[in-house]
Amino acid sequence: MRYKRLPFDWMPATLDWIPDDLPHPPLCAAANRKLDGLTPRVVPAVYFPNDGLIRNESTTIAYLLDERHADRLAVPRDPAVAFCSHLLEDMADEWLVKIAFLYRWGHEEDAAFKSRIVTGEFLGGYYSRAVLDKAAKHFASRQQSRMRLVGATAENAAMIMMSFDRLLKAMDRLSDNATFIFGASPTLADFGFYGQLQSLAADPTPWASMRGAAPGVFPYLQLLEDSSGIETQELSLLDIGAATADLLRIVVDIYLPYLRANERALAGNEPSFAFEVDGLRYVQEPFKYHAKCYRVLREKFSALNPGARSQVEAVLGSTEFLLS
Ligand SMILES: N[C@@H](CCC(=O)N[C@@H](CS)C(=O)NCC(=O)O)C(=O)O
Repeated sequence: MRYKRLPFDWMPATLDWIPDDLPHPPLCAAANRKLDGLTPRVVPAVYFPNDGLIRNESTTIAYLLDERHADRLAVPRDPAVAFCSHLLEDMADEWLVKIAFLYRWGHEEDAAFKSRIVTGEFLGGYYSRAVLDKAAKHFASRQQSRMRLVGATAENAAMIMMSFDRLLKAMDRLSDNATFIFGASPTLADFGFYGQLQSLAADPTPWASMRGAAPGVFPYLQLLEDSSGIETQELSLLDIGAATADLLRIVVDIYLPYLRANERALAGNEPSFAFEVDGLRYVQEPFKYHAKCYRVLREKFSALNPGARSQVEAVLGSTEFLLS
């Protein structure tokens, strides 16, 4: 929203995260009324006051904002860049959340630290320390009970951490060639990474790893926090550097195999699925929404014109997982 120079109000929403016996502040109650009837019950959600439309799913919101406010596009005009930007944003939204979950809810120190911040925002001030402690504990254990659903388990930790290491190495080198992933102005991919990396950079354990392994990520996040002063540039896949190519290789090596294994398990009505990368194994219950993500990616790939498609093929190396 800041990049697009759109004014907005930020309203914390509780959904069902605060138990009934704790106070629900008026600000959250107002936001919750607007969220009434919204499916799936997930945030962020954007309410458009002019026509009362409400939408969630960050990817859908980004496309909708570009449709309604077309002067500073998050989805680049160049179709090859737009496709790769979508691919990276999808991985950021759907795979990087596993890294964030594993750290935040898998380490007691992180869980205690962050649950107070998150619930403090929901409670909206004027709460006693006892109320905050109770709400924070409730929220942390609720999130911990969902770790398996997300795949953030001890069994999957080695693969998740390997993907984080690769991601940090690539992100740390981004400024060798460009300011943002595809060049001098940010795209949907940057906003997707920003969401996850900013949260990792504010949790004690991943913050320490990031500081050691990828100090270059911090100025990148700082720039993205408010990119309203950055001019939008035309971007081309022909100009990307090694760091961006490495990020795209993570999609090819880990995220697309994950999406395909998930889709096959859903189609076969399997109770769980597994896949391996570099001898590391990952197991999870199938997740319906990720089958939709995979379908959208393949549709977008097949809709590319021949020129854009060959540029995408050249950077991805293998497009086997994108063919229907
Ligand atoms: N793919 C969605 C994911 C949204 C999502 O999972 N949001 C979480 C909070 S970060 C949520 O609302 N979870 C609902 C719950 O835990 O009940 C997006 O990118 O917007």
